[in-house]
Amino acid sequence: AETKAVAAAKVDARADKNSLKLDVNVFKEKIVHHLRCTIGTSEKKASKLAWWQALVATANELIFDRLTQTQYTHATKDTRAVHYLSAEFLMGRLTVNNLVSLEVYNTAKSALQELGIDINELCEEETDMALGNGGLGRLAACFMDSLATLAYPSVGYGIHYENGLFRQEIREGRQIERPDSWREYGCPWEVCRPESVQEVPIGGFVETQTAPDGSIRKVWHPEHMIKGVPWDIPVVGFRGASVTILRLWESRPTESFNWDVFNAGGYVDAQNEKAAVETISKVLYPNDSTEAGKMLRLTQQYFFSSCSLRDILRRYNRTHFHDYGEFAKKIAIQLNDTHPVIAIPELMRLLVDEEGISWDAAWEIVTEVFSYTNHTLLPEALEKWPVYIFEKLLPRHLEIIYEINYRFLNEVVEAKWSGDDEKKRKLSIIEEGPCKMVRMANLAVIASRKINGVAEIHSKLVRENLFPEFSTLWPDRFCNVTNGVTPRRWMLACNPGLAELYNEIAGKDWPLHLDSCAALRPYADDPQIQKRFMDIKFKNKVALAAEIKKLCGVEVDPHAMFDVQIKRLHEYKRQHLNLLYILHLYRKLLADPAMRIVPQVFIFGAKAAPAYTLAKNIIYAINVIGDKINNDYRIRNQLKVVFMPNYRVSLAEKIIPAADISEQISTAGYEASGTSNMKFSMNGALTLGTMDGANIEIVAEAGVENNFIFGMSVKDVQELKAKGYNPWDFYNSNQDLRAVVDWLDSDFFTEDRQALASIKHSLLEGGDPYMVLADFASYCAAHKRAEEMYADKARWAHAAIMNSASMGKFSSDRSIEDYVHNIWKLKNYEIKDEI
Ligand code: 4GP
Repeated sequence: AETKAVAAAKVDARADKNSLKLDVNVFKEKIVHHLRCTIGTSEKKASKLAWWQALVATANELIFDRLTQTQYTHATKDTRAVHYLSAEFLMGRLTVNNLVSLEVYNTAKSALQELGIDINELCEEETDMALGNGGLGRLAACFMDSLATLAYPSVGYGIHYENGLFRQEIREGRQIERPDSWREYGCPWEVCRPESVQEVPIGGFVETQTAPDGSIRKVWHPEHMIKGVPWDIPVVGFRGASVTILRLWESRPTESFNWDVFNAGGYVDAQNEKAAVETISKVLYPNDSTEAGKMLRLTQQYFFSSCSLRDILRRYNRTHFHDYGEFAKKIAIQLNDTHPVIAIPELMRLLVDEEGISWDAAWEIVTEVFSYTNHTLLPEALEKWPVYIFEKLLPRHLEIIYEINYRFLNEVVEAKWSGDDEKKRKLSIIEEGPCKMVRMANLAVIASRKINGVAEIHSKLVRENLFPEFSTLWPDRFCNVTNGVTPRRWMLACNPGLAELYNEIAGKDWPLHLDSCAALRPYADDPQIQKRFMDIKFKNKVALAAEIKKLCGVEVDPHAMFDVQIKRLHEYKRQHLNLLYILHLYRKLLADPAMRIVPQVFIFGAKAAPAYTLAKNIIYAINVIGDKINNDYRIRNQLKVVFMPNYRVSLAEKIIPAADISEQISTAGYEASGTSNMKFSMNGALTLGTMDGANIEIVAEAGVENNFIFGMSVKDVQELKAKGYNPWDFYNSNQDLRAVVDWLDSDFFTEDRQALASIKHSLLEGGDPYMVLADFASYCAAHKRAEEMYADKARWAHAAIMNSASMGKFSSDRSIEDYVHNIWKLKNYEIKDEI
């Protein structure tokens, strides 16, 4: 029974929490209290960083209390939960989001104001948590936000990278990669959980033991043990609905591992081994959609998958005492791309070798709990690992994979396509050849209950082109979940002006029910609302113009049309198509000095994988061409081109609310979904895009007439490919195109002619693999339509409003509900203040 003192303390704590939320004075006192007693400095001495840390400590009082309540509810109700395994979580900054979700942003802002501090400046102190490359990692972050908001029992599992995605500097137009030490001075949001440390074996050999009864047992004698230390980052649901956990594993040497060598006098060796183990969670591979081909990458994947599974088993066994009968009822595991697919043989191993369950029973469990999301069709992104690497690192897992494969080929494939060796060769987990490979995607499909793509068209291509035989075998396993993004971060927090308009028109619950924003649609032609909407946009553009001035030193006019392409740099995303159009406009302006066009600012942000030379050359080209254009007085500022360095979540939050045009111009069939396309539309930008990924669904909602669709469809692309695509045909038959492509191979823009010429080369001799030239004319025509519409203010405002007000479908809450109903089968729980 609770003592009176404990009960009284609880009442006090609750009153405390409420006043912290509502009372500016209390909030102010708390910040100062934390500044002094948590951070250990005074108001006079404190740096901005210290003030920010004190602000975080204040917010954490509310967050950790809510976390405790959430975990208590889930534990006492023995809930079914989803475990989202992802090698990437691109969280960005947490401060504004957490304050908004806790509904204390305004209180905090006023409290800081009274202390003479601007909250925006403080929030700039936070380094982005950039533990991801791009779309897939940011999607995982949006999903965490929705899971917490919808109060579904869930845990995100990933890697506690010491260095996130590199920081990009631009020097003389070129990308330079710098380490991103996001937690150099600690990260006040995270907590270390030593009580949940795991130890993971690796390397060594497998011994086959025969028992007296003739049965065979496999015993793995690993070479090393790696310690996995969990760091928890609380994820705050909107209005504190629940607080869930993102658990990230840091690798450390185990004590014994170090100590033996150390004792034997091998001080240096001990240090080396320590460094080797710590390397596992040292860096995020800066690759998007390409295989790193490194042993370390597989080690990373195995390390975090194994730690996560052990953590899941530990939690399950707290109440189920190694009775696995309920396991598949309580546990769902989502594999975010192929990166965590090694979890499949690892769970088999844990169940069979360590828990003593029969193969068949274990396989039944495994095939019930796992599901797999595919994020790209690019063949180079479907991970394959050489068998020899498995032999070295994960010999027991390799045996298990062989066994899974043997049973699959001889039972399932044989039953369906008897005697068809070609089918077996194609569907096998093992790819034969000079270097035998393990195909992780095949393993994922064979073991998963559900396999989903991330937009309608992509899911169709996953079934028809990527896994046609598998989808014949198991049609019910394949499904679609169209991506979504969290409106809390991508509207409410980053675009307060627009949020206020929706508060008035749709009521304050729109961030929870994005469909309700449709209430704005009837006003799309109302001159007053149009003015209000476009004033909000203008204000955002003024702010972005100031940021551009600060980061790029370029003056831009906020009245100009802001045309934005921000995403990873990849040939299939076709930043160079955009660039060819810019050259085309520039050329026309030079040819006719009297010409007047709609003033335009082309804004780029992109990181290129460090080894992707052509992508880096495209960045260089954007910069040198931009430099030339921006300083060419002849074109009278009608055209500006800026490349904003170090593109990341926090920069996207500044750019997106200010965009007029959202460039979504991938070759049809290559962009699985896209998610920035959704963010732009929500914030009132018009899409200039191909019928690819989620663009198709976006324009279906917002109206094709309110966007600018161009280029080949997926079918057109397939047909042209089948017929034989020859870029020279387009080059030779379009004068404008030829002129701009040739311009790249000149010294007009730079002395380093080679870098720009390499782009021309890839478009012609290189065969133009992403059909840039084929879509050029159509792109130009679409851009022209956009310029004409921009000149008609009322028409533009109408389209901008229709886009913003029609994005209900693209809330990540809807995506999560789809996962919940079609895949995870979860229930959510109201979190009450119970303890
Ligand atoms: C990305 C896809 O390229 C993008 O279209 C999609 O929206 C996103 O995943 C989320 O589903 N893929 C990756 C990757 O980030 O590394 O393959």
